Amino acid sequence: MERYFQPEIECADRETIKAWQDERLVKQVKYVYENNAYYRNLMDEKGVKPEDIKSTEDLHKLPFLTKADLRDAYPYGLLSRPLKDCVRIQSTSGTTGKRVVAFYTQHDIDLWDECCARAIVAAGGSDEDVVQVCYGYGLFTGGPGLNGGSHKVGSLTLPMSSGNTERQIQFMRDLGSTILCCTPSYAAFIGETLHDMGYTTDDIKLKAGIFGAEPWTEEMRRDIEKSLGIKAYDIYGLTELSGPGVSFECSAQTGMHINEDHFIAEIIDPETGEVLPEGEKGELVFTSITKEAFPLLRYRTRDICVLTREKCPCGRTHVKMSKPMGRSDDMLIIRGVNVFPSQIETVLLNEGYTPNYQILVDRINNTDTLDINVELTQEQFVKYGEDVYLYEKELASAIKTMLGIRPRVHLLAPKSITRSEGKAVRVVDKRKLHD
Ligand code: DLL
Repeated sequence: MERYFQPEIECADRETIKAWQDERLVKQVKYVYENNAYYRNLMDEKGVKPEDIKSTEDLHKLPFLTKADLRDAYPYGLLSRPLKDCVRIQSTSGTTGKRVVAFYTQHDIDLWDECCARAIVAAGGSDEDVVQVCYGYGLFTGGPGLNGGSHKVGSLTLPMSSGNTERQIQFMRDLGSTILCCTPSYAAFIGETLHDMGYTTDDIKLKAGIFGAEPWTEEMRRDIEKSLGIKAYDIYGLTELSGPGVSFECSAQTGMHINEDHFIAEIIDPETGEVLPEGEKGELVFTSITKEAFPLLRYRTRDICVLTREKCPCGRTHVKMSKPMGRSDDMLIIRGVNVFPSQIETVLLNEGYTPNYQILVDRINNTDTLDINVELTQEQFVKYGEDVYLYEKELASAIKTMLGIRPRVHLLAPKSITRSEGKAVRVVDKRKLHD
C-alpha cells in the first residue's frame, strides 16, 4: 500500500493546490519586493508592482532570475531576511565561476526536511528503515537534505557522506541498511564494489535507493536496480531552491512529483522566455513560495524537461516533471549537431556496456571531434581480445544511429576509468580551453 508523509498536502485536489499557490505567491511577491532590493530593481525595471500579481495567472509578468543574477548579487544581495535570522548556508560546487550561496532560516530548513521526508516515504521508507546517506555532507546540499528528511521520517540515519566505498559496504552489511541515498553514478560504483568484494544482493538488506543530483537514464536505473537488488527512485533539486526534494519519484517511477505547496513550476522556451503549454519540452523555471531567507522568483534552472498533470496511480496530485535531459548548457553542439550526454549513455547501456564512460570533445583543424572512452567488463575484455576494433566500430555505428554523427569509440581495459563518488564528470570539452 502507498504511504504518504503528508497525505492532506500530497494528495490534495487541484483546486486546493491552486488556491495555496495563489495565496502564497501574492504574499511572497510582496515580501520579496519589500525586503530584497535586487529583485525590487528587476521588478521596477520591468514596470511590475506587487499589486499586479493577484494569482498564478499573473506569474508571467514577473522578471526572471538567472544564475548570472545570483553571481552579481553574491553573497548577500538576494537575501530577504537579516543575516541574524539565518541559521545555515549551503553552496554549489562552483566549478564554473563564483559559487552560489543559499541561506536558510530554521523555518526554511524545516520545510526542506519535510520535502526530503516525502521523498523517503515515497520510496517506501518509514521509521523501521535504516537510511544510509552517501551524498556528500558539507556545503553540498545532498547529505544535509536527505539527513534531515530521514530524521523527520524517524528512520535510523547513517550519515556516511561519500567515499571509502568498501567501508560503505561493510556498514551496509553490519547495520542492515535498507535505503541508500547517493548519486546514481556512486550507486553504480557501490554495486560494482559489492560484487568485487565477493558479495551478492543476498548479503545486503537494501530495498530502495534515492538517487539524484545528476542526469541518469532509464537504462542506468535498470543497471543499478539489478546490481543492488533494489528499486531505484529519482530525486531532483538545486541549491538555489533549498537542495534535494524539490521533486521526487513515487512507486510509479514515471517522473517526479514537484512539491507544489512550496514551488510553482513553469516550462519556458529557453530562447524566447515564452511560457510553453503543458506537455511541451523546455526549460524549467521555479518560484519558491514558502521560503524566507532566500526566496527566488521565476528562477531559470537551465534544466530541460516536460511537465505532466496526468493522474498518477500513486494517488499524489502534484505535477510531475520528467527526468531532466541535462542542463541546456550541458548540451554539446558537435559539428552543428545537438548532443546530450544522456543519449550516449542510453546507447552504451542498451548495447551491454558498463556506465563507466567518458566523452571527449575537441576541435582539431577547425573540425569538432567526438571520442568516447568506454570501459569493458573483465568478461568482455577476454571475449573481445584482438577483435576489439570490430566491437568499437559496431558501437560507433549504434551511436551514429542515435546522434547522427559518428564518434571514435575506444573500448578500454577494466577499471581504467576513474569512478565517481559524487557527481560524475562525464564530459571533457577541450574546445572550451582553446576558445
Ligand atoms: O544537486 C541537489 C541534489 C542533491 C539533488 C541530491 C538531488 C539529490 P546542485 O548541486 O545545486 O544541487 O545541482 C543542481 O543538478 O539544476 C540539475 O541540473 C542537476 N540535478 C539535480 N538532480 C537531478 C536529477 C543538487 N535527479 C543541478 N536528474 C540541477 C538530473 C539533476 N539532474
